Amino acid sequence: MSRSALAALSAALLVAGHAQDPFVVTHGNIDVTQEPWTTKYGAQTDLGYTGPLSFSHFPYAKCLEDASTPFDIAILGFPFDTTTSYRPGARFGPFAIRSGSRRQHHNRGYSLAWDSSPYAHGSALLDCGDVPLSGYDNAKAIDQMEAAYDTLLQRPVFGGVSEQYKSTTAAFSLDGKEHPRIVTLGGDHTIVLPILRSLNKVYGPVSVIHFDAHLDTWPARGSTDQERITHGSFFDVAHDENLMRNTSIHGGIRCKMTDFVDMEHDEFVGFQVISTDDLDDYGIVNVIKRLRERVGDSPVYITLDIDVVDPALAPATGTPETGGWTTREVKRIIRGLSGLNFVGADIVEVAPAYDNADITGIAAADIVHDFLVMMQIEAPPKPHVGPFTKDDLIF
Ligand SMILES: [Mn+2]
Repeated sequence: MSRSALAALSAALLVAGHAQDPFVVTHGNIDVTQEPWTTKYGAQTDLGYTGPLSFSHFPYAKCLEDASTPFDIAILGFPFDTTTSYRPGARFGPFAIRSGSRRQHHNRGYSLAWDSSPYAHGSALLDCGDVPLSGYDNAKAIDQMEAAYDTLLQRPVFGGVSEQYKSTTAAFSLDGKEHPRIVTLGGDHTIVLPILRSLNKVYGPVSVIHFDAHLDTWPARGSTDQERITHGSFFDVAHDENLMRNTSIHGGIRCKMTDFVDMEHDEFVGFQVISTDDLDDYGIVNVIKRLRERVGDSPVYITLDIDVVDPALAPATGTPETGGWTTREVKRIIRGLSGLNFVGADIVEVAPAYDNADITGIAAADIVHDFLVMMQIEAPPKPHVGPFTKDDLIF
């Protein structure tokens, strides 16, 4: 193996926090280092459009059955879409988001907006694959999601691959121990209910920052238990179960409602509302300020429904609402939330059958990339200066 191939390989190992060598140098009588490819070109590196499908080319493990690769932050797919009210298809969301992430990788993770990268803060990152959920029995699928989340949440953290790693969750967990953080790829929005049930066992009730065009706090109604739990009512059920603090907050709301009575019930469930248009009326800095003030020092779970983004920019979703935020605005708000006490995150409702040119999957993968930096840094990044001065700032 060439020196540069070895360097690339050790960099990949450092990022992954992997203990084992993934590069099979010899097998039986074969010495790979003497073969034509390796002699001439070194490692079999994955390109931006090649390789097995893991999020951003992270190392991949079926973590539920294989605990051999420790991690600090895991990616986990919940392919589930049988509680949707309009267009189904989000069971293909984890696939679409991973596919949209193919141009993201460890030696191309820095961006000017962050002045940082998900790989610069020492967490061992691992794609834990998808949970095999029942496509026929919602009660079973919801229980499977909770069991899977419980399993990974109770795994010991790796504890960082470099000195940049900082322990974060031990200060909030009921047992005083550090727990891994999971970024879940949905799935329709109901997946948040089993996640909140699981987080409640480790942290008690959490504040929720919820980006969505819809409230998702509508009263749980129906003649059967399963009919009560939908992607529009799961927060009402979570409130009934005392899984959330009444310091939760929505961003990006613009859906049609029954009447103002829906807003009153939303407040009862524990939320404040920042509407889509508030961004124009009050500005992005004030939106960020109010989101931060609302959740304060409490443990925070962040859930982002891709339909918060305008359907022109993210068409692949089940219940699109026109007149939404741009992807750029959402990304900037996410940067402004850095330093809060995040215990987990998700992105939901990506349904790639309705996509054009993979635009939604790429946007969702980019937002997950942002989540991974947001969860690891202590404060929002300062704006890029370039040719400007502080006096040029418009807010
Ligand atoms: Mn939603």
